[in-house]
Amino acid sequence: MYFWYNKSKKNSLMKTVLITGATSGIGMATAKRLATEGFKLILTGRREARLTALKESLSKQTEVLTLNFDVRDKELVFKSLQSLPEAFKNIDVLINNAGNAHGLGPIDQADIDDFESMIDINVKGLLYVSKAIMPQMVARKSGHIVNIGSIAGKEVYPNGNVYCASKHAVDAISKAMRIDLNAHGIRVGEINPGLVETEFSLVRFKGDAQKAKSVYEGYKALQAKDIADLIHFMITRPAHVNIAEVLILPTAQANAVTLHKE
Ligand code: NDP
Ligand code: 8X3
Repeated sequence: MYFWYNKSKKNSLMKTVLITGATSGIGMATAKRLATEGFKLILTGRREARLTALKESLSKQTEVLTLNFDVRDKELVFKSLQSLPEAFKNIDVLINNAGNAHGLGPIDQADIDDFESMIDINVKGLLYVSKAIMPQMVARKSGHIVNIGSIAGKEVYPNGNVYCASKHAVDAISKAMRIDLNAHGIRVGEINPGLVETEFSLVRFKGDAQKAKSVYEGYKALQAKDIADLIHFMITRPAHVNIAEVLILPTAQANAVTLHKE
């Protein structure tokens, strides 16, 4: 069964890819894209029902393991990633995608719980997952880490404050990983998208569907699949090629504050 799935998949070479935040948006689109290529997948997120449904659907194409944890739960992150079944133990590619913005407002008025969520999820969560996986990559002297940053990690825009800070941290961490893991032959890349139409705005605006929808009106935003295609491209380059950083924007967007809406 295992071999049958992948017989014709030249690119994947049976690599195992772990994607955090696979229950929605970019993570889910990436899981679907990589499944069609026969990559073995470890998919994580908090919404267990979504993980189960995704596993059921993608298992027709490849082998899938789901792990249900909050990236903020340091102990559970380590426990989950250090007790992987034999067939999924060696992680070749880590996609650090889980994250969100919580709120959009002036820094003096914003909710302190939102500050903490963004730092705890986007920064500390990414570090916990990476720390649990990097040692095995170092031991094998191979591996590839792709961090999902943001244009918000390159520019600071009004009311973006702590989300921007968390993504600037992802930018710094990505650069630091590339330096510190360089001697071990590990590739580290970072994708910094502009506006992508996902559940991101629904989370940012705390379930206000109308407000979330309006973010993507009047122009064609990037779709989660566009980022999934880029991730697929990055992780299928020859071993000597590391795409270090990509800023990817909808055509209608020029920078963090310039968006052409019809
Ligand atoms: P979505 O809201 O659609 O997806 C976010 C994913 O992250 C979900 O699968 C969610 O899973 C997971 N996640 C969030 N919090 C946690 C947590 N505490 N523990 C575990 N998993 C968590 O948004 P996107 O797909 O757009 O976002 C993916 C990444 O892309 C994020 O890092 C975001 O910052 C970044 N990004 C998004 C852009 C956009 O415009 N959409 C642009 C630039 C970057 P669950 O809730 O099940 O735990
Ligand atoms: C998500 C894109 O512009 O809302 O990181 O910060 S933006």
